[in-house]
Amino acid sequence: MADWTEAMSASQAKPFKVIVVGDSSVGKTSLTNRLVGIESENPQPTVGVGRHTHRMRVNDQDVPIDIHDTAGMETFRAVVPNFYRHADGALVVFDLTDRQTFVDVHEWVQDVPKNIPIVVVGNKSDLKDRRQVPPEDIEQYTSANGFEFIPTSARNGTHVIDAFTNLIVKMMEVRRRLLANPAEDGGGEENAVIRVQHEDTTESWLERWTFGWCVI
Ligand SMILES: Nc1nc2c(ncn2[C@@H]2O[C@H](COP(=O)(O)OP(=O)(O)OP(=O)(O)O)[C@@H](O)[C@H]2O)c(=O)[nH]1
Ligand SMILES: [Mg+2]
Repeated sequence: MADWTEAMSASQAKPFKVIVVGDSSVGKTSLTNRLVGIESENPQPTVGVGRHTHRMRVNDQDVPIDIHDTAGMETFRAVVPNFYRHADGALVVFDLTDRQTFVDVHEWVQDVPKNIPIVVVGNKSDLKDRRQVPPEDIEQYTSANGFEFIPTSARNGTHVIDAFTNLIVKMMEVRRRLLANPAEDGGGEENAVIRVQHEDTTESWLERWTFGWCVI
């Protein structure tokens, strides 16, 4: 069996597909831009999906991620889920100054593929005086559902890297587990965690990686 550390540090490691979802204006694009180093004081509402590839240093490893910054606007609700396929993890973002966006987190969680790690992000933590969502409510929801919660500010950068890093650690753990137990990858659509679309064929990345590129 391939050693995980060796395997993950291999340059051919498949990027983790991260989807960033949540209501419009919560700051998904601002968080993504902050992470990848794009200046954006007031981004335009996202149309469809913005895609960014990025590399992050996590646990001494260079981890590639493929971020899909989705549109929160109602108009795109029908099309955006098309971009969720084969996601490895999700950041579900709400705005700490807008209670409805927190209420809607539950719906976003329902929409993302089952069995992928989720980190709940409360953005705009810099706007302390305008906060509408008490920490107790967040704690109650996230602990009941087993989600990590990270308060962020895309405006001043607080915990932005932490939010993505936290998700990456969870995605790496899933991939490590699947590497150790390929049988867990039952091949169904719901096991999209380790599947990747290659042109018009879908193949198991894990299989190819373990037995093809990286036979150890
Ligand atoms: N004060 C403050 N403003 C923020 C923060 N993050 C985003 N904003 C502002 O909130 C507004 C919406 O930000 P976006 O990043 O476009 O929000 P979005 O979630 O991508 O919105 P959609 O693309 O429509 O889904 C912009 O005016 C940002 O400048 C933050 O952490 N603090
Ligand atoms: Mg956006």
